[in-house]
Amino acid sequence: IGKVESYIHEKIEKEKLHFVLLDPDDVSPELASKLAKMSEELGVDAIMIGGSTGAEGEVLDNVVKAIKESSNLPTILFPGSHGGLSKYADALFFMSLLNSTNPFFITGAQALGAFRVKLYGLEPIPMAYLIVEPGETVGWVGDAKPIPRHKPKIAAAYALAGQYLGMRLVYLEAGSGAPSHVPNEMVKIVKSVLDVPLIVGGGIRSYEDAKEVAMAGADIIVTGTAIEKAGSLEEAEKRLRSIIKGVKEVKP
Ligand code: 1GP
Repeated sequence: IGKVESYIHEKIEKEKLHFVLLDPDDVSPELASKLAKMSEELGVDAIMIGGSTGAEGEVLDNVVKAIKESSNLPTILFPGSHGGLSKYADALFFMSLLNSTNPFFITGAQALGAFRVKLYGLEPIPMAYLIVEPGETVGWVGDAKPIPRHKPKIAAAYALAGQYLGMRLVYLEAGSGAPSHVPNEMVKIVKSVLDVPLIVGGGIRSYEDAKEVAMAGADIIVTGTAIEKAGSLEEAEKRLRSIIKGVKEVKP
């Protein structure tokens, strides 16, 4: 187990975690730098970097570099495919979209990226990635068969399969910008079968959202859009403060 994963494990014993996702396709290096600095000051636990469309190459590298220069938070890549790798990050979620209908997103992109992960010295953290309705862009791009919102047992079965396949994290994803987050009932049932940490993201944008998802059993709450599209730094700070409050008020 590498440095970033150990950091997550140690922290998770004591508190619920909040990760901010920055998509280089939506934020400039300048904005990413400011948001990362603010995130660290306000108590965010790590920065995830990635996206389904265009978070690659120089665009990705420049955002990762800007984040590294302005904060000491761990940087974790959240790649849409083998294109989403940057040598400037600390770690990556080595994720498999288990409910994709396309083997490219289950094992293909992973094979194409594997040598570069090794060459760059990135810390891979194996993760089962599950798309829940509506799934938004990542559901469409990833050829997912999204898990119906009222079928928590399907989500639990996939999550447990992920754990038994050796994945050390499970991520329930409603899709970036989803009108509502993964249902609390689904989070609860998935958490009840798992021994590995559970990450939940997509459509979480307020104190209430963050708090109820944490209470339902998420160990790590991810927010992207709420911060990226706040419109101003003042508004981003306001939103970030309330989301962090919601996450941290819930004890493990
Ligand atoms: C998307 O789960 C993340 O991959 C975050 O979603 O942008 O809706 O916060 P939002």
